[in-house]
Amino acid sequence: MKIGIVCYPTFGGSGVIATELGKGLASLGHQVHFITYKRPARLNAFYENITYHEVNTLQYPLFEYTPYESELASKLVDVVTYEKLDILHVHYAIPHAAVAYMTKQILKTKGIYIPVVTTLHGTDITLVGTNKAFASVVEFSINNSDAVTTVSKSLRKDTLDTFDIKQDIEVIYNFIDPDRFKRLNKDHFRKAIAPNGEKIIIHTSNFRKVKRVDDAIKAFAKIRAKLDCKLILIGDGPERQVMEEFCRQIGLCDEIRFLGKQDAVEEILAIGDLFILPSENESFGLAALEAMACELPVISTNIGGLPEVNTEGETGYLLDVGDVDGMANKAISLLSDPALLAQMKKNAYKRSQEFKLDKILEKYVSLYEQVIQKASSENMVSV
Ligand code: GMT
Repeated sequence: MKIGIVCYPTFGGSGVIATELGKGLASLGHQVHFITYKRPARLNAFYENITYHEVNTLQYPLFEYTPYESELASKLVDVVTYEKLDILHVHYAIPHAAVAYMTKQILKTKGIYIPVVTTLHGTDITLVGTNKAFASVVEFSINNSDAVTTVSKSLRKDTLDTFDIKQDIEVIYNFIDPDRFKRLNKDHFRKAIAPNGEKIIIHTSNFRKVKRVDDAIKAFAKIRAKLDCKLILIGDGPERQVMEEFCRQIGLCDEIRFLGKQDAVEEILAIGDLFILPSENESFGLAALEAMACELPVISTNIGGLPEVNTEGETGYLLDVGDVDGMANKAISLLSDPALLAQMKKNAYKRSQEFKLDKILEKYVSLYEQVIQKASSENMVSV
């Protein structure tokens, strides 16, 4: 198949999933075309069967805001037409699903029918999508996609509860590439961060308010009062500076390392003992799944799709949003019990293997085939 993928090129979960999906499809021999405004962060080498098309944005004095939607739609019309794509798969509703609809209408006038699959990732429904500024466009674009998927049952429910949806929504979970996300031996790195054998707790996020990074730091301060440990924070975003200041105020700068955005997250996860994700909302929690694949148990909130990934008492613990004491207490008892910790590390790894790339790839390929088949039969009828 010839598949066009539209996504945000950043380190955020939706861009990561879109890119890894494209790489997986390309490895099966499909021709994959990424269309976005910057090379996706995880498309960091040459891959056979993958072409990247950059959407160039025009600077013009009249444009206070660059009309990216129009530029993306024009680019999509061009790529679909000349690369003869069979399907467009857009990740994150805003603005991609709406742009895909516009593209489809333009192409129809040229006698080309391009089916569109939309994958909803989370904040496009739960946070931004519900905002009046976007809601009607989000609802319309979902209802006018040829197929819609969500990354968890929880997000499917949120979508149905929030909007008037006249579409089937299929749940296709996020995934990990087990060849990449696995426990690596990085003892030298571990010694550099925790020279006295301290336990290492890790958090990864885009440092937005919804991630509640301060709760991770507050819980860490409580854990550290009971046992020797270090906290590694991976990622960057609007709250990073505030969090750095908070660490200075509580006098824990030597125990907490801010590593910023990282390409090889698996190399850092390799030295961890525990992962913490105290988010206020999380449709799936890809960061937690990646940590589990690297044998880290997870302390997370019990919100959104997290219970579909992290199993209470088996792969980690799930606590209410803001329950910093609860998170700290669970972490202390787990980190001070070597047998339990070893068992939970194994359980976390085992559970992560249920979300392996190959299983999920099959589901997307089968969905594409159904959608293309349906589109071509409907098209033949209308002709
Ligand atoms: O977490 C973010 O703010 C980034 C966002 C994105 O779209 O890039 O992540 C969402 O999509 C990920 C991939 O499907 C999910 O694993 C995250 O749980 C989800 N984030 C939220 O729902 C807050």
